[in-house]
Amino acid sequence: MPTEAGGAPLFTRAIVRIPGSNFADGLTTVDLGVPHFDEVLKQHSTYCDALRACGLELTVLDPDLRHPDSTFVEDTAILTPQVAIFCRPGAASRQGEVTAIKPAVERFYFSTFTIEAPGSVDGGDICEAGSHFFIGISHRTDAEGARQLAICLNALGYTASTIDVRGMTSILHLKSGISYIGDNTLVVMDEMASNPLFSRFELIRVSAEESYAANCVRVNNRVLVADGFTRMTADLEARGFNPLALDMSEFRKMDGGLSCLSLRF
Ligand code: CIR
Repeated sequence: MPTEAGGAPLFTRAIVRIPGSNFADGLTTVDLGVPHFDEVLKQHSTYCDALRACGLELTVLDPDLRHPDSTFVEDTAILTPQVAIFCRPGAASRQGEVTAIKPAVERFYFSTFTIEAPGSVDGGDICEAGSHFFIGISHRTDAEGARQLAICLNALGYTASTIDVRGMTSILHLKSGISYIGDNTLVVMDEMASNPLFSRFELIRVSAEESYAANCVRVNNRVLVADGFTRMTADLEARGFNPLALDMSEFRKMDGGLSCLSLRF
């Protein structure tokens, strides 16, 4: 994978999908109210501008009203430099999103792999950390999906390990609780920080009050972080990172975070 001097992945492109007018009909486990659609569109547009400001060329897909959650494109695929791995989302209402995104991904990838039934994998459970992948076992990603994915990743030269997050009621996906931001650094919710699998990484711990901010995204020389989490933003700065805060209030209402809104490669 091409990297910047600090070892962070260097992305040149991203795929995003504009939220549909039925966005509020998507799945959610939180009780933060109904998203305001005007605000959803505004926040999505600001997010896209932020990716462009980080140097990415965007493929912007039209809303897909058949799938209210389809703006959360991250869950449909895992894009490695060599191969695009198509997921099989654990929620039945989201499985059609994979077929819908395929043409956009296949424009850039000759080589693809697909997670097959009965396995399920949501991209939000997959955290790439250099040459290693953490695979979350969640209520969306199961052991069979993780097994298929690990075989594929191993064949590509990556190592993989699983982390069971099913007991953690505050997170939907593994990446709701951890993010790899390059420079051997993991951002991790306090509750997960003692996992021995993380011992070789520098950790930025996120307190329970700021746990939503654990889902952040390194894009070239910036780290996208949810707005309003001052300690987390200060911690990033103190470690030499360059945070870019974005209002995520409306996506949060539907269990969405910064990483879910794009496929970066
Ligand atoms: C869902 O429940 O599937 C969506 N409402 C939210 C998906 C968020 N995706 C992610 O964290 N990767």
